[in-house]
Amino acid sequence: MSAIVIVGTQWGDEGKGRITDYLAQKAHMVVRYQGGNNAGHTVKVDDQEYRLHLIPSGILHQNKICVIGNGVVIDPISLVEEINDLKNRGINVDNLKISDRAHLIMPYHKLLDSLSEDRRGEDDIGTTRRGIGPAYMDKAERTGIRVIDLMDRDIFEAKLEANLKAKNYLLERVYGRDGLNKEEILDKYLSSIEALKDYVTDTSVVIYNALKEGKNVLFEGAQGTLLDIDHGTYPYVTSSHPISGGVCIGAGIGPTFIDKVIGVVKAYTTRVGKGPFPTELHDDTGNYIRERGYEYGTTTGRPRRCGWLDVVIIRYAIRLSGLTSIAITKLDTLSGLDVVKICTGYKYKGRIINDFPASLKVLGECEPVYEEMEGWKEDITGIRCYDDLPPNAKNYLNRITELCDIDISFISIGPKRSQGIALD
Ligand code: 2SA
Ligand code: MG
Repeated sequence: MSAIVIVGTQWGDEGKGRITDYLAQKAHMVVRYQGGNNAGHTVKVDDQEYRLHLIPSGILHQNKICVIGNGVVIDPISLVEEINDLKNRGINVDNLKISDRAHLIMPYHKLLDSLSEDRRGEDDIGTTRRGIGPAYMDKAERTGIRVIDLMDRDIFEAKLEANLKAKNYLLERVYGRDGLNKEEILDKYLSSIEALKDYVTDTSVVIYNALKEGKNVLFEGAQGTLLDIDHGTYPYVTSSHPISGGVCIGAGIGPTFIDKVIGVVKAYTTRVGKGPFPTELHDDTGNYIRERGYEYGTTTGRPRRCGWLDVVIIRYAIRLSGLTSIAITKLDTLSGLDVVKICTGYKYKGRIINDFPASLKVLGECEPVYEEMEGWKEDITGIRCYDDLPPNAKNYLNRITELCDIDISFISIGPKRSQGIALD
């Protein structure tokens, strides 16, 4: 197995946590490399449901090293809460490692995320308001505060003070709000040190050593390809790099270490937040998929927009992340439909586009070209082997393979650990 990357191929919520949880069984280590607690990974183990935001899904297996890499932005208060929640439910978190180079999400990041979303009004991005964008802004602007700074009270206080000068100016002068109080933040953040300090380390070294020893390492992407800040539907994107290239920077390992990249493909498409979505369904079928698939945000509870599978997007993900196979999730959600459709290309001003366009205006005017296939009525959630799937479900999967020219390595047909079919 060695180093495997798991990425979302669509707009996030493809069920990456589910695939990570499955592959984690054979892994020694599971690593998060980007994003923050804007992610929401739901994993069901026996009858327990876990919603993870920052901690890698591997934590639900015993004795897996779980790494929060340098590319992740960390809200220490919410991380401590997540750790405590897991501990209270009997999950051992001793194997957690937090990068000393990861940047912190500060209270002003969250506030500015919300204020700027409100200011944009109708033109908001639809962020999770967790402070993700403003934290990455400070990182790029070189004013960010890192985990390592939190380990030294004097350094943390000095950096906080310098930041508050600028942020309070913005809050007071631009937004007409009260500035934030240094002592309050200091108290809260310094008290999180006690809970976190034992986990903090140079995680690049930890990962490198594991790879050198031939251990299996899994890199768990959050969000998805179309939320990538460079390659996604900008500006309706997150502020990090969910594609496989993000691993090298966000975990601190070179590309030659990576052996496989698995793209997680939900059997249909969803997105939360704003922005064009060519195959979106505004009808009963869209509602049917939302209710059957329980398509509501794990982090914010927002209803997700739902639509047909779009292979223009999947082929884009194959190219950007160098996918070696795909994993299809939530195939069971589509059961009961008379027809299922796959978008194979876009029609734009009378011509066919096969490559995902950069312009949102163009994307908004693209008309999906569909292939229609007969659906299947059977409940497939109890099926454990590929051959037992209804013929129409197999046709659907085969057509995806043909259209994308890639193998399917895993199919999920329900949220439980047992509801998966491995194909390799
Ligand atoms: P942000 O908060 O700055 O990252 O938001 C920017 C855009 O990225 C989208 N985004 C997401 N889309 C899908 N799932 C995400 N995680 C949660 C989940 C979402 C939730 O797993 O369910 O609970 O609502 C996620 N995180 C960010 C976001 O919608 C914006 O379009
Ligand atoms: Mg999610």
